[in-house]
Amino acid sequence: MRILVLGGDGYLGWPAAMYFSARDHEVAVLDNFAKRNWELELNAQPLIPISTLQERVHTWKEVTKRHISYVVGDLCDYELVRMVLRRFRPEAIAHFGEQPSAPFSMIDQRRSVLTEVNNIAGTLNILWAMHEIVPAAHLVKLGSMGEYGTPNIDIEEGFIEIEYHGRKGVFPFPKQPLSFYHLSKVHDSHNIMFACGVWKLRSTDLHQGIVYGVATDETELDSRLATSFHYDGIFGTSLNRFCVQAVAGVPLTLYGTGGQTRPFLNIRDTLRCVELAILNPPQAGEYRVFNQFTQTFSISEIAETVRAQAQKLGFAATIEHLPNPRVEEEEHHYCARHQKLLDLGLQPRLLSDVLLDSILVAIRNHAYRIRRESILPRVQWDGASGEAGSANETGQLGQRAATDNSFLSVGYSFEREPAQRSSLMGCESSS
Ligand code: USQ
Repeated sequence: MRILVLGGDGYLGWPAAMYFSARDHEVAVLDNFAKRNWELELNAQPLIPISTLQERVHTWKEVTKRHISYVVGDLCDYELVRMVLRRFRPEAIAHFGEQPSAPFSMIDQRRSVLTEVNNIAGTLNILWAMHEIVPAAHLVKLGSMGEYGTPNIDIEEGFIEIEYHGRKGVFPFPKQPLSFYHLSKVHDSHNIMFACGVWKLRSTDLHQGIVYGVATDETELDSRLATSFHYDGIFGTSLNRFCVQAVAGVPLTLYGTGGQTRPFLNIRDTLRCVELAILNPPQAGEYRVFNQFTQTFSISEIAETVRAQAQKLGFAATIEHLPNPRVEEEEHHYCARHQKLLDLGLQPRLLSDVLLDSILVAIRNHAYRIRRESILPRVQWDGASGEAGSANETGQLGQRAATDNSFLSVGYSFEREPAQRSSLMGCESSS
């Protein structure tokens, strides 16, 4: 099958491109390196050194004799999107090409607008171009379990039947997301569902949980094929961050009580889920939602599990409760259905001691690259970004961070003049 991977230079996109190529699909990747630019701007480098996309594709060819095509370009550039669809004529489009971080979207007005414009306009461009050029193609979109929020009722898989004043109907499950990033996914979901309805496109909206893990079968073939693994307070997510913190000997950063319950899945299961969606496409005009996760845990359970396993490996891991930089329920009901991918054959890789060990060991091999100053949260949901992690608020860790001015800055040094600031900030215009 011809599969176009959007955002094919990222944490999940690059492993997905290799995964499909390894299984004899014809693969093309589109990416504009926006994520690499944001990492540079925010001084948030991945743990494991990553090659350029060109080097990755070259290495993939050298190691497997397989070819991955690539285009460097922006999904917000409609002519480029049209050109890529015309030339490659994908049968399936795996769409990872969005700004992927909730904290990033909450830094300030500029980043929240950037997140929503980039994500929503990019996806809308794909829908228009599919309608015009490849209307039979299948859009597999990476959405988020975070679109639902944490409602006080069980979460259905995309849709809920409601009876009201004696009449019944099936509706998209109510969405109460917890960040502007998650809101961008909600808006995407509505746009995609609408486009499927009016243009008879077909799409699977994967409402994905928190992905963890460093490696896949393909990234392990050669160190130059490694993926972009983050542990910093902006692009890193909880389980991955806790593993790095345990190896670094830094207390695990539990926000608030840690009673927040979230859905999780391993990076290898992510790839299998996208594959299952692609191999079992919906009908023309069908918009479907798969809840893509394998287990739920409270964040304190996750921290406790990582701490215990890290201690078995000899790391002196401890846990520290930080004041929660986010606005979210810390004790709540959480029960979400996730049956459809299991019905298609997903065999989950559950979070086991062995799996955690392999993650911790992989991190230990790169421990020399851990920058402890980028570990603390530095984005507050109340709009006071740059303040989270100050000495008064976060105790031991915060005191260390508060002495480091570069840690507190978000995108520019506070010493700069406004004119210099704006020229620095302009570097994102190509995203
Ligand atoms: N948390 C901590 N300590 C940390 C980091 C996070 O306690 O050091 C807590 C947060 O407060 C939150 C929970 O862990 O309650 C999850 O945070 P996260 O950073 O692991 O994940 P989040 O930013 O909410 O979003 C991530 C992915 C997103 C995906 C989503 C699924 O970035 O792409 O869609 O997880 S879901 O969790 O269902 O929203």
